[in-house]
Amino acid sequence: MPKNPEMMTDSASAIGEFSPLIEAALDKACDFGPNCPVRLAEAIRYSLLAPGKRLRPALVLMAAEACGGDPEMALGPAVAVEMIHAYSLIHDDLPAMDDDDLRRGRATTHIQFDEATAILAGDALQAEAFRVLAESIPDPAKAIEAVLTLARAAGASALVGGQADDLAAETGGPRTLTHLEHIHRRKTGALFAASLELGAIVSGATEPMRFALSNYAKDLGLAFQVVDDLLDMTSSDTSLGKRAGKDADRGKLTYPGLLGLDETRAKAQQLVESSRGHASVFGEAGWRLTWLAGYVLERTH
Ligand code: GRG
Repeated sequence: MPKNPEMMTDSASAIGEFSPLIEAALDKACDFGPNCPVRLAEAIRYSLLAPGKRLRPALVLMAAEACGGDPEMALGPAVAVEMIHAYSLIHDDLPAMDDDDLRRGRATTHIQFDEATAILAGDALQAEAFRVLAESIPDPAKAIEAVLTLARAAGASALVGGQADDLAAETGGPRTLTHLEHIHRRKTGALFAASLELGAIVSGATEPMRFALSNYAKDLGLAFQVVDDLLDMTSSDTSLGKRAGKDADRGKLTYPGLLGLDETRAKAQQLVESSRGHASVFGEAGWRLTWLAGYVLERTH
């Protein structure tokens, strides 16, 4: 595998090498024992193992590698962030929130099963994430730091708070760039940042490494969201695997809505270049992080 991102032609390769490890670890984490009702276990597996891009677990492994650690040691935290992400998608798709029927190219969990089962699958995934995380880190100090990191990213001031403000913005509140960025730094950015921090924690990263990862996360998380807004406006249901054009329908606060398409594209480009600059601190060990920044810009779903 070439370690120069410019030489890579297969758009999935820097994640692709990690994919079998991630998929196997996700599958293994879905063993909930005989007391878990069969239908609930099915709904959890349906959502967690659905064909997502696995960006967040890949970021955990990439950060561990960039900081000189063994990516395989970071598989527990990688599964934990994907569990939080999967729960957030299930709940986001519910009728009380974004009310979606298509996710990852399939029926959303509440359509495939029923609303109560979808809510419970999300609830279970949130708790199981912390179970997997704590079980996977033998050093108690690192385990506590990891649990705190994920709890803060998933909590009221981050993922959930960002989602609450995003929903509120559909019907009121300031329609400004500052407010939009405040929403996305919590709703999308916090979990990206936590993924990178978890990789740093398990690999015993130095402070300068953590600083570089934190800056990389800030730019990458925002770039991801800017591109997400662009894709919602310019793509089809089929290529996205979810309903396109919903932001405008729901009156969402978006980058293209505030800046127009050209300025939004320029913003995404500038954020990605900046995140590549932060990844360069790691030299060759950070080649996947550099590659991922380009992937976020060019992704089609
Ligand atoms: C319900 C607490 C709670 C939070 C929901 C995930 C989320 C927050 C909202 C989903 C809607 C949305 C467009 C969010 C911003 C971008 C995002 C998180 C997209 C989905 O992530 P991808 O593209 O998904 O990484 P895959 O399916 O590839 O894993």
